[in-house]
Amino acid sequence: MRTRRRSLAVAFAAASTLLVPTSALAGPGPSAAPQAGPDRHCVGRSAEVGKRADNTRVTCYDSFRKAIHAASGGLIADAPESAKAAATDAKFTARVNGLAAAKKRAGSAGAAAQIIHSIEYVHHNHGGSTFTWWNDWACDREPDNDFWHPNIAEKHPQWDNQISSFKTYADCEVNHYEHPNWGGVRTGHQTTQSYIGDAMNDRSTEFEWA
Ligand SMILES: [Ca+2]
Ligand SMILES: [Ca+2]
Repeated sequence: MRTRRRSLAVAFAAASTLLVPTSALAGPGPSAAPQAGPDRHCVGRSAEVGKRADNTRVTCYDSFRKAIHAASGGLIADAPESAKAAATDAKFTARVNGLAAAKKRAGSAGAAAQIIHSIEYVHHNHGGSTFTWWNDWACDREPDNDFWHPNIAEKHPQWDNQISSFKTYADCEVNHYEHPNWGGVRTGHQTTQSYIGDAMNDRSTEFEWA
C-alpha cells in the first residue's frame, strides 16, 4: 500500500511538473473567439443622419440591468437581469417605449435622459450578449432614416457579424447592412425579429434606424 501511495505521489508530481510548462505555453486558442465566455452587454450612442458619426461611443457592462441603466441615461435602474426575459417583458417594453415621453415630461430635468432605439442580440430568440443603441430622440414615424452607425468593425470589431435577433423601441425600425457604406445584403427596415434571417445572420456591420 505504502509503495502504491508513493508511486501515485511520484506520478502526480511528475504530472504537475509537466502541466506547468504546458499551460504556461498555451496562448489564445479557440476560447479567445469573440463570443466565448460570459455575456457582455454593450451600449452605444448612434449618430443623427446627416451628421458626422464621430460622437458615437460605446460602453460595456457585465450586467444587462447596468447596461439599460446607462442606455436610458439613468431612467431605468431596475431592468430585468435577464436580457432574454426583458425581450418578452411587457412592463419593461412599455417603460422603454415611454422614455421619450418621460424625457418630455421631465423638461430640463430630463436633459440627460436617453431614448433606446433597439436592443440587438447575439443569438436567436433574443439570447446571449446584447448591444443597446440609443440617441437623444425617438424615431419620427416617417420612412426616412433618423439615426445611423457606420462600420462597427472599425472601432468595435468584436461586434462585427454577430447579430442574430433584435427588438425595436420608440417607434423605430432598424435596417442592418452586411458591409460598410450601405453595402451587401440588408434586412430592410424592420421592427422586432426573433431571428434576423439566414441572409443576414451574423453579418451585420452597419445600422440605420428609421
Ligand atoms: Ca449571432
Ligand atoms: Ca458584415
